[in-house]
Amino acid sequence: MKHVAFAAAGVATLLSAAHATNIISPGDFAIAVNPNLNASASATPTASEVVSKLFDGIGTSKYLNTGGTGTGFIATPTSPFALQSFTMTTGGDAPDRDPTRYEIYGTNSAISSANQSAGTGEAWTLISSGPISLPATRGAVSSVVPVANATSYSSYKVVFPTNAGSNLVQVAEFSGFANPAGTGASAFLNATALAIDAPVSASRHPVAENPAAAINGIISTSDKYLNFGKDNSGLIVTPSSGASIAQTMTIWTGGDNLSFPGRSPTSYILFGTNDAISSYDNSTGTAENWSFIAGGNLAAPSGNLASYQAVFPNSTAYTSYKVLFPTIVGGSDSLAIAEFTLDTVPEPAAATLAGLLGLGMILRRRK
Ligand SMILES: [Ca+2]
Ligand SMILES: [Ca+2]
Repeated sequence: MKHVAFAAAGVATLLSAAHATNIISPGDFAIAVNPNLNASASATPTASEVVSKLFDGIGTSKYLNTGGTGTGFIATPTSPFALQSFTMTTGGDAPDRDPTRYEIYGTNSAISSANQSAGTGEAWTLISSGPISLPATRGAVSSVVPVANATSYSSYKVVFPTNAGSNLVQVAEFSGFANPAGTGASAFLNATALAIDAPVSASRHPVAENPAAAINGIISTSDKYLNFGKDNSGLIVTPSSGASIAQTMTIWTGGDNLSFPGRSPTSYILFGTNDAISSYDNSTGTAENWSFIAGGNLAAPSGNLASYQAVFPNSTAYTSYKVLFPTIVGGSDSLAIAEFTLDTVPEPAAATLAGLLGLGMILRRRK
């Protein structure tokens, strides 16, 4: 597959192909990131699928929010309690609207946030967060999620930072319990509730067009990584080959770049870290300590599956890399690339071509 790509890239790249070593392997850990926060933060429940449907005790009535990821709720139960576990009941359709992560906060302040606001009118304490895998079955109650918490709060805020791919988020019932086993009646039954849309990362990608597609070695019109977060979208990759010194980055434009030319990156910033990665897919990618390696403008080619490179000095080995693309060509709905590699050897423009010129001079001298 690389041969196809390098042929499209022209002579300069072809010269270097034999020397370059991609430190990334297909299937390596890769997540989509964007440090930008979602711009609108406007929670919009549908007219009948309002937030109170989460707490009516009816598994067939749901809360549906067209604000998508980042939406959630603030619930004030009839009595304060120490939340120690929760369950969620899936909506009656559309599994791609199911949350795939949660954040739970508590407060004992009076609630001053407005309905459908960002829910930041109070001082909140993060109690628990993490991934959640809801049942594929519709209208089904999830397994009990324990929460390590001994503090009683008068209100709770729950945010769903990611979902299964839809631009909508829905949950039929959210039940909270003052015991870790999820037994008894939900303490949230008939809670007073507000719909909210908290600021979360702008990163969002179609299920199939995920960052794994950018490092799978496949350069084809039917395979790309696309991020609706547009500018500043990028990815974090942890090469399974271990710590490595990246000195060249190569990008291939998407297979429909001629139809969507605005999707190609026109600048980059590359960071490295030796921290374990705790950022998650479609997050801000800021949970680790990152060292700046290189950055600059990129001349994006206009064709489909066309490659372009950045060569930069770097002598430090890192176990993970983060690349952000601060700008894209513009005018499109998303950032898209077909493939992305990081190579260990400086590329060719400087090193190889200078070497060839030097060789030419030596040959001339010998004549
Ligand atoms: Ca309900
Ligand atoms: Ca690919």
